[in-house]
Amino acid sequence: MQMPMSQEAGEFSCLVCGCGSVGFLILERLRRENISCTCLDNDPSRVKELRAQNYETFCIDIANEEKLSELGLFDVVFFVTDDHEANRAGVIWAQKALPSAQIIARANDPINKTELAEAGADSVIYPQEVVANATYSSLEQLRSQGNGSKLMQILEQWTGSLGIVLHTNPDPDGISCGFALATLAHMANPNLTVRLLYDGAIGYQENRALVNLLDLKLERLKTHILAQCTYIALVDSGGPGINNGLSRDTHVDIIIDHHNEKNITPNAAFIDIRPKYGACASILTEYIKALNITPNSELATALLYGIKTDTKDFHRNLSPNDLMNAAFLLEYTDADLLDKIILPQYSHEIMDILGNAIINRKTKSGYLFSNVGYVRNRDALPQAADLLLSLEGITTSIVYGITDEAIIMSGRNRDVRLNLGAVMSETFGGIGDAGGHVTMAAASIPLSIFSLVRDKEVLLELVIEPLLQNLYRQIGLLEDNTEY
Ligand SMILES: [Mn+2]
Repeated sequence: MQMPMSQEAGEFSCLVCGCGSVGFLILERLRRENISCTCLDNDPSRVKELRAQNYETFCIDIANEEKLSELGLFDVVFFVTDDHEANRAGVIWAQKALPSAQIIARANDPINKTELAEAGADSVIYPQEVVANATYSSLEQLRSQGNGSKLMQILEQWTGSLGIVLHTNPDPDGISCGFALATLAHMANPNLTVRLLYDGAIGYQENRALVNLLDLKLERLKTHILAQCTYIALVDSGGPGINNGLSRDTHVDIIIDHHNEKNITPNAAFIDIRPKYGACASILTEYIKALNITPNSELATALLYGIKTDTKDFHRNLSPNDLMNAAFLLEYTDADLLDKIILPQYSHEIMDILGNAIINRKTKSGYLFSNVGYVRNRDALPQAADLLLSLEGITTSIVYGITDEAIIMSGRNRDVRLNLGAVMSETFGGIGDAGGHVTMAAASIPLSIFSLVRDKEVLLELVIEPLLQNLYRQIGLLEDNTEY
């Protein structure tokens, strides 16, 4: 029997043991990738067939260790016969005879899987499971393909104008989805007028940077503008009146969302709600992929930024699809544009507030409190609380200030024993709006008749102390009577 030549240095080589249907498909795949390959089977007629197709094939039984050892060295060895015991024996042999090779084995049931891994296989493939997973992922892809085409068909048929309503205080996910849907609508139907509508405020400077750099025209959601829209679409929001400025009875034609809203029975021509997705931008990206559209760099950058922020830098509510969609977008993303969005210039006011928050900070037992005085831009408060939480030794930061209407407070917390949202709600719920989660919370206490007081900072000095005393009591900071 002629044995294979020893492998040249640097060349990657594989041995495939068992060339039934699975083994043969592996061989074909390896050949397509130009990977050097040797194979063996114990069936002489099968060996003949493979040789006829120019595969370097040997007629050897896996149990014949002596013959196997004569084949030389390989980087990767596959044991993929349909005989579990033969595969297991092969793995045990390869472990000893080819210590530097990677061993891949085929399992025929879940118990085989464990046994082969225990025998020393580096990777175990259970074909039935591979089929099940592939079926599921193609199902998701088909869903996007189906939905993508359906969406385009609907848009194609419309005449007039489409109002895309973003949610209240739109974030990058919502903004990028609005931009993506507007782009798709324009592609499907250039005659359809598209308007992007929002209510609330575009607060964070990153969000404003996104809108400015994309050159988006966002309009305030007003009754007379709504009346001009023939069709209404909602993105990143599950229904009319759910975190958006529409009244509950507004008829909506398109809903694309990833929130898990219960008790909604929307009646729209197009609905795609996928709570498993970390970002709505991920759903829009799948349409783009499924429709074979090459996104331009602005669209790709916006959607990637939407996925990135909604999944909190890829570690909140993240699904494998979000990662795959982000990987798809990355190829078309403009890195400079993304940098400009992520590192926007701070306004003087925000810088002043951050500065005040740093200067006025007081700390005690891991808690940090800071008075930022009078603020016009209330979004600066959570940013200041975020920043101060990064100070060493601090586990909870609470920043407060005053606007024309209310005393406002924003807290950040990483001490999981403390539920900051519950504390805020307990302390201030009776006199204002307060609440949140374990890690982030906020409170707003209306000034009512005091709103007439001119000097808001003096007013804050006067009223803040009893409020803070209550908060200290709630979190157990008053026990040693320390002054603040
Ligand atoms: Mn979202």
